[in-house]
Amino acid sequence: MSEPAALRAAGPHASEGALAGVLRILRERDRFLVTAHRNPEGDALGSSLALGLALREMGKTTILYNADPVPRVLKPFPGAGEVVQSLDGARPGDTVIVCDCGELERVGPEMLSRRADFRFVNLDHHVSSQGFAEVNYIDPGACATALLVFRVLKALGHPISVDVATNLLCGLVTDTGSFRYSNANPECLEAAAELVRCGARPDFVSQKIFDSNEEKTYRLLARVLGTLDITKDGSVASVVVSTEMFEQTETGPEHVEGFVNYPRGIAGVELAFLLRQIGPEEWKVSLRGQGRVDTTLISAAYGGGGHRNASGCTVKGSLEKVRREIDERARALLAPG
Ligand SMILES: [Mn+2]
Repeated sequence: MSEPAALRAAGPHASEGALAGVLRILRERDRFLVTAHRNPEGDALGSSLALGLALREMGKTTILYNADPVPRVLKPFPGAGEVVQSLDGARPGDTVIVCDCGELERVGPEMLSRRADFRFVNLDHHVSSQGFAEVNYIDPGACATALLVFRVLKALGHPISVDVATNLLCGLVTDTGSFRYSNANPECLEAAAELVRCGARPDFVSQKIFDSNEEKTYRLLARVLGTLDITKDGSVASVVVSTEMFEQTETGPEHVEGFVNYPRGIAGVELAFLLRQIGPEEWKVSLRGQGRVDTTLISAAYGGGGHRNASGCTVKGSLEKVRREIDERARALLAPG
């Protein structure tokens, strides 16, 4: 239990040992709290709801918790209405299962302040996972944490209900970009097929996640697309969201989700970024790559981080200065040799 998470996750045997540990705990214990990182998206919420509902089906007392309220588009998913924002119902000694999050800090301050009360299990697929728990089932080769929950339920021989299947499919669809990314491997697609066989409806999942936008989101998008800028060589593209645009359209940061994919989707663009204003001269930068460059080489220069193809940071300065700086850093990374 003292070896670093990276070692434990390194080989299939290590990861099988962790899976066995998870199974033992789920079989032996009776009181659970299932959670994920705060500001949950489809995999964080889908994997934790699926596991929580399955534990309840097994007759276990299970609290569904997230530090933040369930986002509007995820509210129609089974069990979403039962997620509480308080740990009041949890008792000392309860087992807390943290999904899709490798650091306890990201679960939120209330969990952190009560960490001595609970025993922890961690299910995660992030390379950066810290291995903070009693058992850490971490597999960076898994397309989604929902796939880890799927493996756990299969190994337990627990029949997958329609509600559990729907939440698991939500996780798979979210983290693979609707099975479009390189992580949509055979195991992921086979799991998706089985979930549909269990009653999950792909049309329900995609309609709720992708086709439930508010009209004002499009009013904001129209303004944001007006700021599109592409470098002369066509390799770097960016868009800007200002606080003024938020005011004009009565929107907020939650409506910007996915906007960076517009510059990213232009033919020839290898690196895209979105600048979101958070102060008079302060910008939150979301970087997206197409595989050739490591975007964290830019975000880390400003104290940020993330994944190779998706990372972020905060940068101070005028819009013109920040945009030019990131353009230049990106083009330097893309330069041959
Ligand atoms: Mn995930």
